[in-house]
Amino acid sequence: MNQPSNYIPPKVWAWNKENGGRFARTNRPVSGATHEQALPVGRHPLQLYSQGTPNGVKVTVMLEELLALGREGAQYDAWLIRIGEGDQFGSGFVGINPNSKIPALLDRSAAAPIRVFESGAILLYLAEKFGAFLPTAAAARAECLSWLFWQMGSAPFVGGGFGHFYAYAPEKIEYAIDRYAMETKRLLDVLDKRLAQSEYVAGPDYTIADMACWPWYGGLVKFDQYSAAEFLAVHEYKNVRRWADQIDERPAARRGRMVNRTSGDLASQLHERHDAADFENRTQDKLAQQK
Ligand SMILES: N[C@@H](CCC(=O)N[C@@H](CS)C(=O)NCC(=O)O)C(=O)O
Repeated sequence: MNQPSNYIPPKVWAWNKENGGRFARTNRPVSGATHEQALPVGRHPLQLYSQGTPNGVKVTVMLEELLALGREGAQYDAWLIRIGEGDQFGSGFVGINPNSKIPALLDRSAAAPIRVFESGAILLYLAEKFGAFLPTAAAARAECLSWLFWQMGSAPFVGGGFGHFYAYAPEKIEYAIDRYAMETKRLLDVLDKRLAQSEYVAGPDYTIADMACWPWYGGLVKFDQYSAAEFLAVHEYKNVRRWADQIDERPAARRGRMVNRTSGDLASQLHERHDAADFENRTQDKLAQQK
């Protein structure tokens, strides 16, 4: 193992604002708003405040899938919350999600607006509201919810653990990378074995469990998330790759991946979505800018 760090934790932890790392500027040990900032509101029943990270993409894929099914009540305005700039600590956002993390949804279709935070809760809320992508028979529903919550429980190990220490931490700590690479590979193996038996994560149908898993595990095996495809030897997970490719063929999944996206190829970024036509217009604008 590489040289261990000589850090000795003090008796009481203290906030060192200069600790470096990609999120050092925004991360804080206390909750709540840092500044007054009202949220914009568009014309649609659903207002989404998010960014195109894996947790954000879960929800935009679901909304696009609902619209593709013809559920017009799922029309939405997607507003960009730039988490690197601290927008998640604005008073309006904190009013919708006291945990200051994207994604957060406001459903204004009822007499009193309903707020929903946590990506899994949002998927479940939308599935129940629109009666789609969540089986109704007890066994199939239990399977779907089990995999949905499996993903929700494991995301911090993949993102906050592996992704953080491999890609973002200011120093490479072998122990941390080792621990979370092992867990990430174990999770990929769980999913790979499941997808060897089943077309989709929860069974023969495409559900919210797939929408939760795809941005994370599909991200690793297909989109080189954290530039870690080689390091994690993702070619080993052939069933995950088959499934990730299959979902990527869905136009709604592709659209969902573009919404609130701020990284990667410019043509794949749609910072805000207010209308179905935005995809077409935005792609053309971006391609024109690139020329
Ligand atoms: N369990 C939450 C996690 C959400 C989350 O971690 N969001 C990240 C982006 S993927 C975020 O907003 N980070 C901003 C911050 O930590 O300040 C969910 O699934 O909705």
